[in-house]
Amino acid sequence: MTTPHRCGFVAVVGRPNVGKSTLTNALIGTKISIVSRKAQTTRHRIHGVLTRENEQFVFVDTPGFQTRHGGAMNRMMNRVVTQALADVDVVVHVVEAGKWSAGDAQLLPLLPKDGNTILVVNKIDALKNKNDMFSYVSKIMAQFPYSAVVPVSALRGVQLEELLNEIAARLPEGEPMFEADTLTDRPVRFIAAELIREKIFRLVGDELPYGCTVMIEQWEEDDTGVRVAACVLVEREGYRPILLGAGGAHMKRIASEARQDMIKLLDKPVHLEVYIKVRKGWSDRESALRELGYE
Ligand code: GDP
Ligand code: MG
Ligand code: K
Repeated sequence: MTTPHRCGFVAVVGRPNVGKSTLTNALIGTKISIVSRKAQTTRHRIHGVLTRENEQFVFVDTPGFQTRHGGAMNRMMNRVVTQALADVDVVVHVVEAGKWSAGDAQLLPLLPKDGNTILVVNKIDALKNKNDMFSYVSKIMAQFPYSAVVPVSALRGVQLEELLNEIAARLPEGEPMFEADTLTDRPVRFIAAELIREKIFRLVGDELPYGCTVMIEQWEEDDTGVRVAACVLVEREGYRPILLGAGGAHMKRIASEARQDMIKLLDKPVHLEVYIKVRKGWSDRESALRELGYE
């Protein structure tokens, strides 16, 4: 008998700083795994795809949990999140070893109780007393019916295989949705935009409830290198400072990391400018961030 192929959507959720980005990237492996779609399959926003012999894991972006708004806005966001999580096949709820907080508990009412929610206790490398693990996990398990618990260290790559196996066991049977070989048939501009989007997602994805769109506005390539101007479209003015970070530090980091990946991808010098625009108007162009301090 042959093993059936499994393929499905996986959401990695948790309060800020528990290590979701580190974990997702460690699981997916190479940074540039932005993929070519076999069929028009989904309304999900794809973060990255991991293809193994018998499984394909499609990691999706979920809208942010932590909003700075209260009341009605929060309730609306909760509905959006609950729906998004109900639409995926497996939810991985990441918490930090020994550090359970109100932010973690806040997510519990939003998690699906369908037997496909896995508790991941990350940063076990930083845990001083390993014996505390049992009471920590017991306390959490008393609050939500997780179907599995996997302690990991995303940073050190500990127990990631075990986690993938737990996820795999919960994926539905199905053919791969994406080509395993990713880069070749994808326009390089598209990949560049996705690289920027990936950096944004990793750094501030939690705080951008509706995500963002990245558009390549200029692409000039010659023997000496590539000049790229990219525009990040956000839904509202309030997201601009989130993206910028203090003194523009977030945008600098996003652009610099994206540029490094582009250099690897294109094997040429890259000059990258990233602007932020609020989608509803084009008038605040001048306040956009320019020339991000590298060259
Ligand atoms: P996110 O906000 O949930 O996406 O968290 P990040 O992935 O950005 O990680 C937040 C911080 O925790 C970063 O400084 C990471 O380097 C650190 N971190 C992530 N995973 C681990 C881990 O397994 N062990 C330790 N010691 N630190 C980790
Ligand atoms: Mg993150
Ligand atoms: K589901």
